[in-house]
Amino acid sequence: MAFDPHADHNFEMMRKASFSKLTGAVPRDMAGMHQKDFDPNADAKRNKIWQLMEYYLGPDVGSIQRGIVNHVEYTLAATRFSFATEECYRATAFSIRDRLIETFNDTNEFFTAKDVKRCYYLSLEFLLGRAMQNALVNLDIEPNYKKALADIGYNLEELYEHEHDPALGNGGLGRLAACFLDSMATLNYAVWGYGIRYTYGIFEQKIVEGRQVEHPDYWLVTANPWEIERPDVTYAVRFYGHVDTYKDDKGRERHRWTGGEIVQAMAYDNPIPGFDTYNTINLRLWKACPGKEFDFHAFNRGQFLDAVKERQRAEYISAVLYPNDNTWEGKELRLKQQYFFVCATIQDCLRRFKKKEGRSWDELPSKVCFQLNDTHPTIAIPEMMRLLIDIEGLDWDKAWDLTRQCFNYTNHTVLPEALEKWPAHLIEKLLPRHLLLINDINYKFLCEVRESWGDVGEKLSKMSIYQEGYEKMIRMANMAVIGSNKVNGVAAIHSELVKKDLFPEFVDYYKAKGQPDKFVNVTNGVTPRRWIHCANRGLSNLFSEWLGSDSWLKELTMLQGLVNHLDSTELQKQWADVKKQNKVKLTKWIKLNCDIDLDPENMLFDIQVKRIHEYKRQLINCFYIIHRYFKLKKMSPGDRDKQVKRACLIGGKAAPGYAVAKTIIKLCNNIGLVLNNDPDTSKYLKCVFMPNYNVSNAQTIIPASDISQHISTAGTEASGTSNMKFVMNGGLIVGTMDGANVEIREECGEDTMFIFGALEPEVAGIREKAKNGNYPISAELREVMDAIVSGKFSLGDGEAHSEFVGLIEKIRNNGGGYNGDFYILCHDFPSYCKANEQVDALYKDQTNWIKTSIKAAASMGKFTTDRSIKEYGQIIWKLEDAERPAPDQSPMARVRSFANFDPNAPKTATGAAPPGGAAPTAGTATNATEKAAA
Ligand code: NBG
Repeated sequence: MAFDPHADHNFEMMRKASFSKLTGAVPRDMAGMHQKDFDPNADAKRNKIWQLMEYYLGPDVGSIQRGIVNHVEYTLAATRFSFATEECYRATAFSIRDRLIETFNDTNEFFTAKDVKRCYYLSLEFLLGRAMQNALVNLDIEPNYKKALADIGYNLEELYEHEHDPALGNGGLGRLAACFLDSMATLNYAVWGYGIRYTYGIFEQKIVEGRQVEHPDYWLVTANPWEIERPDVTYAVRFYGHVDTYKDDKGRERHRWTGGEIVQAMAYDNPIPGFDTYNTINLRLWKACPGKEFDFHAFNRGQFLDAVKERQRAEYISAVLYPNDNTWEGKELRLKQQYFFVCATIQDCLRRFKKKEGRSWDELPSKVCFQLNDTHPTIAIPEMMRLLIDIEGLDWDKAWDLTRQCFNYTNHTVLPEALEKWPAHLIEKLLPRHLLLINDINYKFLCEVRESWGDVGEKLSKMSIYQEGYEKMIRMANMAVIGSNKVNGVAAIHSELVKKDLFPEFVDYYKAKGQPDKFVNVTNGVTPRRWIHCANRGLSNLFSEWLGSDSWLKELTMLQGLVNHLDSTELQKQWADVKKQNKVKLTKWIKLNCDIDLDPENMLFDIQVKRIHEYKRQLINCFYIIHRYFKLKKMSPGDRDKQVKRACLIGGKAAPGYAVAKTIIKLCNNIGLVLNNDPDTSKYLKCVFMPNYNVSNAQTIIPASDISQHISTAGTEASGTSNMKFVMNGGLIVGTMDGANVEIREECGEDTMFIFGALEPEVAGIREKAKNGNYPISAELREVMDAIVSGKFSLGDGEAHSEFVGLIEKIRNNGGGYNGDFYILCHDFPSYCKANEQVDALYKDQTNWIKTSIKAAASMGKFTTDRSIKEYGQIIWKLEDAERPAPDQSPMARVRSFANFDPNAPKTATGAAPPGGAAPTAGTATNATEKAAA
């Protein structure tokens, strides 16, 4: 069969046997499943249930249609008079969920039967984005769904647009967790994510008169067809109350935490299918429900309405995601969220560990580990101690030894405003038992340090969990380090800063204690399945065509093969075409959402999309746009015509309480109004603020970039992950030597990036000079600032004007010991302008531009989360590959006379059929289908 990247059969050709390849229903592998029910002596009627579940849903068009229509009729109860595209989306989603449930249950049974080590990824945020396309791609069934729907009058791509983005995260940290899940499943690791099922995700951003207006994101409004509600999986979580001590029957002193309030955590499972594997893992999210105890009492006293209030109080805990990115907010409710999800999670994981009879606690570290996604879930460390000591009856030292081996901590920022510290009195009030445990942990740890180092006062106070002062604070990062086996940063430069600036005393201490590798680096990545294959199908097809297969989706370093064809004019043409189509698509989106016309044929698309934050320096971008505008204004029309036309596109949410960030959004919108309406220049330069940046919008925005801006002050952006997405999609970076930019440059070559600005080691010195008043501002920047202060961009809005003046004056005001320009915009501005001039120069040479773009994208192999997760798996979690055998080849399958199963075929050591087994034949498959129908 010839290779045709646009034909469905290629993917069948290229990938190993998968569900869609099998022409009929396939028996499910029942690794250890419900063994009791297979007991020949068991009730024959019970056995019948499992027999009826014996086959997977068929992947053929007919089975797909039957599945969808069943849900139309029986789940949605829709009639022909109440059936619209929305209903079709939901029925389709339910039909896909059916398939996910099959693989999810069987994967989990397989993990249990093999008794593999499990890892749990604890995160307060998972920014999943839409599920439908991703699920179809990973289940390898997208083409058949497309056909099945077309055949009943629906367009699959249109259905995708009906899905409300699940947006349970703020930005990079939450999105990283989502990309990680995709890779964990794909790499066949037995990992589950755990978090909170917020009723309201990150707010929806609307722009009204140039300002951000927040709208609640009630994403569950049409119910969520992807999740599985588990009313049977609940755990009690206590808050407040008090701690009693008592002597147990062995005379040991024990603690009992009683009283206070109890809420229930109820599980919702979200199956996460791997790509090119039969494994499907789980994201378990907890919803807060009222604890039965207080409901009951109030009810009995006849206080019915009070009981309802209590219900609301409980549900409040999981109601809303805190909308801060990289900034910590010390609210009691936030601490409640943290403890709520961690308490339910650890109970759930220990229950799973204990399910196997006769286990010794010594086995725990070889069977269970936890990854703390930033310090947010760090209260899990004392919680684990509480469960092991108070509930399981282990002694302190044993419990601590196990805990320290099981936990690992990822640091995602060095910004001081993001480092969590909780007042000790708040912990004492909310979690009295945990405060005692934290005291013990800290005391014993400091004793250990003293034993090794003697009384090193200042060092000890830096290593202590407590920060002394007027208000005693608990430093969650110190607790995470002390309670963890490994600590990692998220890019090479960041991991060095974590060691150098955040935890130098710990690094020395653990080195001396024989743990020099406690601090490690794992550079972030992104999943190419979502960020290339789903977001940019044109480019995905191009890659597969030029590389001869779609294996690059699992082995991203294969993209390097494209470099061999760099000089091919055919490749260059295709590359430019794909980019053009993506720019046209974004142009339509912008017309629809912002009512601004762009010229995708002739304009360079310059994009900066990320949370609005001073350290990310959207403001220096605004300054440059104004500077460019002034330059154009001063030119003759003839000279203007020689310039590269640019569309500057900015997007991102500001935390609702972050006034400066909101002013920057307003400024950006006002710049747009001035520029876009100036008849002299608007053809050459446009500025657009794109509202409501989120995952699904990112999938349209990122593939359309010619350049993207990643311009944080060196040393402030831990990694960044959109930088990776942009380059993979053929956009070049204008950036500083910060975060993962540094490694992208290493991989792709400095000629593929427009680097500018101070280096990290220089920043402190520059700030110091600025403080001393030794801080020049270039004439170009002064012109820009003067214009803003003069009201040029205020458009008669007095309030906006005073905010803009405030922004500028703060930055200008340096000297006399004060440094208003903490993020050194003034210092970096001249080199930023130069970098932008280099962009124009290269863009004028289109052939070279395209070659640079291809070379950069082809060099991005390192930045797949498959690589990141392999590193976590090997270095931190020590996990084995737990790939579920193909269902038609599994020796554990319940029925053996089905599609192409050859009982005489030699088995490999693990019992799976040897690689390269026969392809399924229609005849036997039909046989299997008949059996299923019987
Ligand atoms: C963010 C960093 C990003 C990084 C992501 C994922 C927090 C606390 N940190 O640079 O700012 O890419 O984490 O690691 O949100």
